[in-house]
Order: sequence, then C-alpha cells, then structure tokens
Amino acid sequence: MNHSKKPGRLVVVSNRVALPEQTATGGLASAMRVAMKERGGLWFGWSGKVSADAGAVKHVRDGTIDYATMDLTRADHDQFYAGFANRALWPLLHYRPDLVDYQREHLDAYFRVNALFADRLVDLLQPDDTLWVHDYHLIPLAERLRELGVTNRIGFFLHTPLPAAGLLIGLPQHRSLFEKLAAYDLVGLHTARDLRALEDYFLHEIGGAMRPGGRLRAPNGRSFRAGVFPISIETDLAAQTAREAASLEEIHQLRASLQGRALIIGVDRLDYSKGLPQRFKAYDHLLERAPQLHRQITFLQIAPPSRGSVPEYRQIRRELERAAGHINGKYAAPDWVPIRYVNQSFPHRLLAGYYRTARVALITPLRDGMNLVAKEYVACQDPKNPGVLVLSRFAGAAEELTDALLVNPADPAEVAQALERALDMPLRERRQRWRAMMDVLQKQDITAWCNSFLERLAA
Ligand code: GDG
Repeated sequence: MNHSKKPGRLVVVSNRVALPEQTATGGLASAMRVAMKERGGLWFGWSGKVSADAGAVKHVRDGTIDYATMDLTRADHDQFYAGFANRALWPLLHYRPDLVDYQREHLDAYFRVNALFADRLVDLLQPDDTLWVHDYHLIPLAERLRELGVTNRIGFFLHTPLPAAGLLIGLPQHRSLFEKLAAYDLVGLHTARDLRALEDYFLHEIGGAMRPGGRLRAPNGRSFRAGVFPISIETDLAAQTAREAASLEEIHQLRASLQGRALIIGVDRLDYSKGLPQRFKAYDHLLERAPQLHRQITFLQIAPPSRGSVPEYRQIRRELERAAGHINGKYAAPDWVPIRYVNQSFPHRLLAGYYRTARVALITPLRDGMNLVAKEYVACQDPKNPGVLVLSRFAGAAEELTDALLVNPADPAEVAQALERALDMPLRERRQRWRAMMDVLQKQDITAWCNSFLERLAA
C-alpha cells in the first residue's frame, strides 16, 4: 500500500452479525469474521433477535472488535427480513423469478429498516471511518446515510449473484431500489458475469452512462465504481485445521464407519439455490447406471436448516427428506446406506476433517454467488492424496476453480458421469488438478480479498 494517510477505522455493516460465541454457518459470517479479526473495528447489524425493545443498540467488545447490534420488531422481521429480503430479493438474485413474492408492504418495511439502521449507525460514526456494507438486505443504506450527511467512504459488497438485467427489471419498483447503489463509492461483485449484469442494468435499462475512467453514472446524477472481487477463505488456516482434524475422535469414527468405502460429501445451507433435489437425483442416476458402485460409495450430505420462517425453506426440507428416503429405500442393504442426510451444523474443525476424508466433493448449486464450501474442500485436502471437486458451472467459484470437474447441475446424467470420473481418477491427475486449484486459493485468500476491496475503496 502506498497511502500516505493512515487508514481510519473499519466499520462493517451486515444484516446479521456473527457475535463472538456464535457458530457461523453462513458464508458472509465466516468471511467477515476473519476480516474483522485482522483489522478490528466496529461491526454493526441485527442481533438476530426479535423483541419489543427493537432499535436500541447494544454493544459487546471482544478484543479489537466492537459489536453493535439491535433487535428487530416482529413486524420488521417478518416483512423486511423474511419478507422482502428473503422472499423477493433472494429468489430474484438467484435467477428464480417464479419464487418471487413481491408485496408492497414488504418493500416499505425494507426501506424502513434500512432507514432505522442508518439512523442508529450515524451516531456511532467517526469522520475517518471507512464503511463496508454487505449484501442484499442493505442496498439502500448508503443513500440514507448520505441524506443524513455522511460523507465517509462507503463500499458495498453483494454476496449473491446479480442476475441478467432482463430479470432485474421484472421486480416491481426495481429502480427505486437498484439505483440507490449509486450512493456507494464502490460496489463489489464476485464475478465478471455479475459485473456485466450490473453495467447492463445501469447502461441499458435505466438510462445511466459509463464515464471516462470506468465510473458508472446513474440517472440520478451520482456516479460510482464497480469491480470484481471474488471472495475467498483463510486457505492456510483451513489446511492446517484439516491436518490437525485427522487425530480427532469424530474423524476416526467417520472413517471406521465407512469400512473402506469412498466418501462423497456435500455441505450446504438448506436452500433451494443449492440444487439439492437435483443433486440427489444425480446420485440416484449414478446408482442406477453403475451397480458396481453399490456398497463401494457413501454420500454424506450435511444440510443445516436455514430461514425456517420462510415457507419455501420448509417445503424444500420436506422434499429432501422424501428424496433421501426414496434413494435409501431403493438401494440400501442391511449393511449399507447410500445416503447419510444430516440436518445439523458442525464446528469448522470437524467439517475440515470430513472434507479431508471425502474422496469427492459434490457441490452443485443452481446459482451461487461464490460458494465457499468448494474452496474449503480444496484447501482441506491431503496434498499426497487429494480428492476431486465436482462443481456446478453456476457457482461463482467455477470462474477460478477451473480444474474442478465442472457440471451443469440440472443434468443428472452429466453430474453422474462426472461423479464416476471423479471416483475413478488416477492419483496423478488428482494431484495436478488439486495443485492448480490450491495455487489459486493461496494467492487469492480472504486477506487478499479484503485488502483488494479496501484498497480500491480508498483509492
Ligand atoms: C453466501 C452466498 C457466498 C456450512 N455448514 C456449516 C458451516 N458452514 C459454513 C461453510 C462456509 C459457509 O458456511 C457457507 O458458505 P457458502 O459460500 O458455501 O454459502 P452461503 O451461506 O449461501 O453464503 C455464497 C458467500 O455468501 C460468501 O460471499 O460464497 O454464494 O450464498 O464457510 O463452511 N459452518 C459450520 N458448521 C456447519 O455445519 N461451522
């Protein structure tokens, strides 16, 4: 860095805050915890609690991090969080207009909660703070902060994909929402495809313009920069955690239970974007077409439930229970269960050990901003005997991890074929592919991600 001025405090704002004692099962929480650990600063957001005393800010200090959280009222939780954010924006951003449930009151609540966040945050700010706002819950936050007179640098990072502009304009009132991105100084996205969608939206759908130097100008007159910053993981730490996990009792137990069978693993929040029904179908297809693999393989799908207050999530949970039961009913033997389907979350050190035990990771989201599990799987492999990553082309990670076996998750035959190839892959090829992917992850780890975003924001 060649800034002459010492950077001020970092203020991270995200809907959920990963408080010190909580297990973080979401990608944003995993990543930002690392970013904050390195730099310290203020982390502001929702406590995750609903109460009548909403809006009062509570502070917790842990080392160099100051956590400031507030509760939401029941109505704000239902309309802002479960409503507009998770039943309109989340499906839209994941290319699922069919699942978008748009309600005007939910959009109003979304703006209301963003205004409340801004009102509370503004009292905590210092003049040289740099603000970094995260994700789709908080798109209008900067505009509101600007109205309140905040002139600090404010960056925004979108953790989801950004779909094609033609889909974005299907959202009623889309312009009242997306044009507000222009109040940020820098908007970060995971991939080049997401950036193209953003540019296309501003340039061709709402009448913005590209200014010299690559700044996007919105029709409201504000201009901002946008860039590609693929999020990553703590690569070296993940590798070390996985090495150490080998001696844990739980990992021995998993190994022993496999009785020499090859383990295929999937780890995903239980979410329709992760393509789990399609993945189960592909596994069924594999068992159907490759009877020689029966009793030779075990598929462990870990899927901690999330967003249980949203009906689509309860529905997919039921669907998967049925699908897993169906496959086990069809193929299981007295001494073999083809799928172990686990709706539970595990500490990271155990996940690391499970990843290292698995011969194949099967990660097939229909759409995913990045997918950190894919990166964690690679980082956790034994360099001498690494496993194979079967990865959806529609995960952001596929743009970097080009040595994975890339598949279209909607085609069970293609996925089954890739699984067969992965299970069969000679050691030499496994090592070559793993080395190439590990090189990417060592160069582009979470620290590099944070630094590159914050340097661009400061520039
Ligand atoms: C969003 C975007 C983007 C999972 N199960 C457990 C557990 N996890 C951890 C994983 C990983 C994280 O949660 C999941 O991250 P992903 O990236 O795979 O997916 P999302 O939660 O959907 O994250 C995504 C990400 O934000 C970052 O920008 O990549 O596209 O959708 O770190 O390890 N952690 C623990 N126990 C579990 O059972 N402790």
